[in-house]
Amino acid sequence: MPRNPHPSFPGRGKGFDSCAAERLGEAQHPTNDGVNRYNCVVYGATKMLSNARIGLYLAPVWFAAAAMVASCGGDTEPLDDTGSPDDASTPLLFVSDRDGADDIYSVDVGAGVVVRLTNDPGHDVEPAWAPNGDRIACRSDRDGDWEIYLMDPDGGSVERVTDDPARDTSPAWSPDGSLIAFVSDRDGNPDVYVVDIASREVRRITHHASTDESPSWSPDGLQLAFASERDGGHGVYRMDADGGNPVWLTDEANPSIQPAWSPNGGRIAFTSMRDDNADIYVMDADGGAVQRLTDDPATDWEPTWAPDGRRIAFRSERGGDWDIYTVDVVSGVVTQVTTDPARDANPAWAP
Ligand SMILES: [Ca+2]
Ligand SMILES: [Ca+2]
Ligand SMILES: [Ca+2]
Ligand SMILES: [Ca+2]
Repeated sequence: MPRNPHPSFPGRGKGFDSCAAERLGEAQHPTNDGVNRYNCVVYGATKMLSNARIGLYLAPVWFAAAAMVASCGGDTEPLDDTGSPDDASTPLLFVSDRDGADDIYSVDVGAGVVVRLTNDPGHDVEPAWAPNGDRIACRSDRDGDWEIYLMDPDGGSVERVTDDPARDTSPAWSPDGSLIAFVSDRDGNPDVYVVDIASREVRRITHHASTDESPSWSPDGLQLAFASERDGGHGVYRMDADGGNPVWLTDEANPSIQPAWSPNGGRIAFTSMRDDNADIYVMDADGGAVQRLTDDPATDWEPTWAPDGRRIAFRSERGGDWDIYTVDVVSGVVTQVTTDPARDANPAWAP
């Protein structure tokens, strides 16, 4: 009997691990030649619109959304209700191969303006905004193997944070901006680690023979959500920031991955295929009150919260190719953000 009785995640018959590889572009692209290439540049002359201008642009949309929510009778309260029109103008990072190898781009969700941030023959993926918005973390194989990097919001001043021959992936900022949690197989199998950005000291957080991945900090910095196969299936867990007291939050019979802790700390978004195909769900941070947010036969995954907690961006193949979409957690309205025929992936909303 196979140890894992659960169905595979989608990907044309492949299991989740190979899907993850596809997501990260490894299946299609060889690694580069290991030459240092710190030549990230801003691509194109288009500048992001100012927050104020986009706030004006979006104001009618937000009034309409507020009216729609009010007319729904209040069945579902906003999960985080601190939103304002300006929140809608914050840029969303994503990865695309529209110009060749995977690079990191920024799109304004309201105006749809796309700016290229990295331009390197290696693959730059999994962007993550620093909590104060001053830096972006990502992972790249530009130096020959997967490492965690930092860059400015315009793609400049790239610096490598990790330096280990193993695969270092999935950077996630601590709320105070001093640490980055990441996943590495440097000790034999994927585990969660934390690197101190100032000292570059690396600490191992999980110590389990199975795959531990996808760390996401609670807003108070005291806990991390993560995904693991330690109990036989793909499940979402939470643990103390030092790795103690891991708690399994999701149902064993239904694979769940990619947790993302909400901005107010009360909920965790995740991907699950409990209803036959990968969709976006949210649950209370203790695992209760599971709510399905997307319902489409295509694969929907990689949830990331808007800073106001009202929307979740995700990646979907529902339009025939991978694009970035958002779903309003109150109304369930789905909006397409990117439209390029290339593979757009790894959305990360600005703080
Ligand atoms: Ca590495
Ligand atoms: Ca492990
Ligand atoms: Ca789906
Ligand atoms: Ca696309």
